[in-house]
Amino acid sequence: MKIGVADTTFARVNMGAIATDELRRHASVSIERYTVPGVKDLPVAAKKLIEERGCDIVMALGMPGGVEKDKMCAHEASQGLIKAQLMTNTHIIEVFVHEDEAKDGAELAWLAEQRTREHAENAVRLILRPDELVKMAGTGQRQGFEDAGPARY
Ligand code: RDL
Ligand code: RDL
Repeated sequence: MKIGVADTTFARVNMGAIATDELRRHASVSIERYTVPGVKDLPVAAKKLIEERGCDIVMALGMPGGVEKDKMCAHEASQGLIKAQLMTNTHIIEVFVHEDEAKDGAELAWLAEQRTREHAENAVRLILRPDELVKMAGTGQRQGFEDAGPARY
């Protein structure tokens, strides 16, 4: 199995290095790294990782900034990532950490690391252990901040 790790230089955290570290903890897979300037460059990077470098799944890691223009960019990038998944019939796990989700740089660094690590586990599960995801269905998982947990009455 081969996992693609696409990330950006715009991000204020080296999310690609964190993803690579976490993937290696969970599976012996080969990893293809592809770094681009920003989130809008991720869709083609992901598609190339799948079609030209033979990846079975890709993690698309990015950090949208806090202003309106950045949110628009993130939305456009997201649409591109969905389109790339449909064009290739392959999962691309979008790991976006919005700068304004965190109250300061320290929390942003923590959140980016935690969300990246948790989605790296999800990527491994999707291609190697999908039964684990079935067991987790409906449990209110979140990546980074605390899980929401199941709703009960
Ligand atoms: O193709 C070159 C750039 O257009 C592309 O890298 C963009 O994704 C860069 N970019 C913006 O232009 C912007 O206004 C980014 C953001 N905001 C952003 O918030 N996060 C990014 N890129 O990763
Ligand atoms: O319920 C609180 C958060 O989950 C919510 O604010 C999410 O929208 C935050 N979020 C993102 O904005 C995003 O782009 C999350 C992810 N990605 C994600 O992958 N996992 C999350 N939240 O738990």
